[in-house]
Amino acid sequence: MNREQLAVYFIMGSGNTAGRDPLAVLGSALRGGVTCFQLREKGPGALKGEPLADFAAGCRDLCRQYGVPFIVNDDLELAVATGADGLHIGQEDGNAAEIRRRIGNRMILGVSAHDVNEAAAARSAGADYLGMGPVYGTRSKPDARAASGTELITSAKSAYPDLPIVGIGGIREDNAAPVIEAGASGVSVISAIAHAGDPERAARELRQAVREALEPGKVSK
Ligand code: FQP
Ligand code: MG
Repeated sequence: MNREQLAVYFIMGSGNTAGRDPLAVLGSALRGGVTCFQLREKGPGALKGEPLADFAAGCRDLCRQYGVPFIVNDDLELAVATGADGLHIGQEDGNAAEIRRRIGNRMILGVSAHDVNEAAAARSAGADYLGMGPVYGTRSKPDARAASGTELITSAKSAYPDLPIVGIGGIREDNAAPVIEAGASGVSVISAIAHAGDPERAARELRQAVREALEPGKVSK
């Protein structure tokens, strides 16, 4: 993957869309210009089995229409079965090097990291990008750690400038710029798009905010 594809990384499960049709919300987000998508099916009421497989296939097909990478969270079997472009794993989701061996080198592997040591280990294991956070406070993940600000991104970026980082946790259009300025290639959001009254517009505004922060002065409004 190239780092431009991490600019606005939308994460969603069927329970994140405030009662709206999740595929409709994903379609709006894609129209608005999200550059990557992760299916994260978690929490009460999470789909399983065939309904999950069907939903994943729907997400995959929509992402393909827009040429946007389709990443599956946590579930290696689902990622492989769906023909996903990649898999995202956290520190509690198994050994990253072993998972990299199992998925091969053609699939994208994203790994969550919370400090420079975890970043180093993820890099050696063959991660294509790091998810780092929570940068700000989040309500989307009940078991999230304390917010850490942008410092962890600054330190990982200075240690491993070539390893793309996406910031996650409480990021919205109005606080995305410092995440990019700290060295992230993009921002990852759930609620900023999935809970927005107009998900397409929220995605477009986030994309614009990230673009401006990546190329200060180069973007016309
Ligand atoms: N970063 C990203 C990404 N995606 C994620 N899902 C996480 C971090 C969090 O395993 P994890 O991963 O700590 O928790 P969970 O499996 O509940 O999401 F970089 F892709 F934005
Ligand atoms: Mg996980």
